[in-house]
Amino acid sequence: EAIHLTMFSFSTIATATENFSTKNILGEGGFGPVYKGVLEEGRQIAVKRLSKTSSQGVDEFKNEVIFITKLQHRNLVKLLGSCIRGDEKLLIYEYMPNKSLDSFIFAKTESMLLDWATRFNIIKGITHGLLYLHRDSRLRIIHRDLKASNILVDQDMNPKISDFGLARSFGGNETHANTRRVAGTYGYMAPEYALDGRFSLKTDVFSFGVLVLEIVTGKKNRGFTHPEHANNLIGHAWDVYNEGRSLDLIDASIASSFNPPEVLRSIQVGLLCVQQNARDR
Ligand code: ACK
Repeated sequence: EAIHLTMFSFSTIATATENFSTKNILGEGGFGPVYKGVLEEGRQIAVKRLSKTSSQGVDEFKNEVIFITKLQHRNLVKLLGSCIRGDEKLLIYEYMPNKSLDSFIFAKTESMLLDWATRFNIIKGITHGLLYLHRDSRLRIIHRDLKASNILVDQDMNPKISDFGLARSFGGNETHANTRRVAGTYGYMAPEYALDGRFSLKTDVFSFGVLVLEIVTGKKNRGFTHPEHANNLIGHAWDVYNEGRSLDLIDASIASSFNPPEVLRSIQVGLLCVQQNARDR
């Protein structure tokens, strides 16, 4: 099925966002602000606007366009079209009413907390999206900035991976690459990438492990959990990713066995173990 993109006129988007009114700002994305808008026919959209001042933003913007226009999957956020006029560069996406996973995982109120069935489904959805990026032979795309704030949630609580500003594809037999510009988000970064700029598809799997850990524990990945738990969970995350096995790990009994705030080292050790797991299997 062909991907159909619309070229929007600037005035259409300006109208939809009430002239980029500050009250319509959803948040700050990788290369600029994101606005909520409503098209004339009533369709809700999210508009990413490139900040004119950022040269890194221009690269990320181009990268986003290159990748996202090739992608079509229910667990990847959908680009509807674009608008380029002079300095103005806009990308128009389907609107995700539940915004990012961040607000659910690190919920401040009880009522926002996700039940286990929903967490299970979210992990499954992210896995499918990631597998599509990694395994589709025409794609072999590494995302490189997988994290809770880049997972958007639709009205049915289905997760969609967003933000391809740092994505990179592997051609032919290429399995690894090196970069001098390590971009991404600390805390989600695989050690060999953070330290040496070396990355592969497994760099994403590491971030995926951290993400699973966060979804399961409801805690940001700093200074928490016993290393054995971290190791177990991320080991499981690898299974989930790889084979669709061990999905029953998301079980209240596991969650309740958690022994909260330990030391920062614990999680680091846990994550190093994951990396090891990923390499060994
Ligand atoms: O966590 P959020 O509310 O969800 O804050 C971020 C912010 O914009 C910067 O990325 C939100 N956002 C991004 N894309 C969309 C979208 N397609 N629909 C709804 N919100 C979005 C994101």
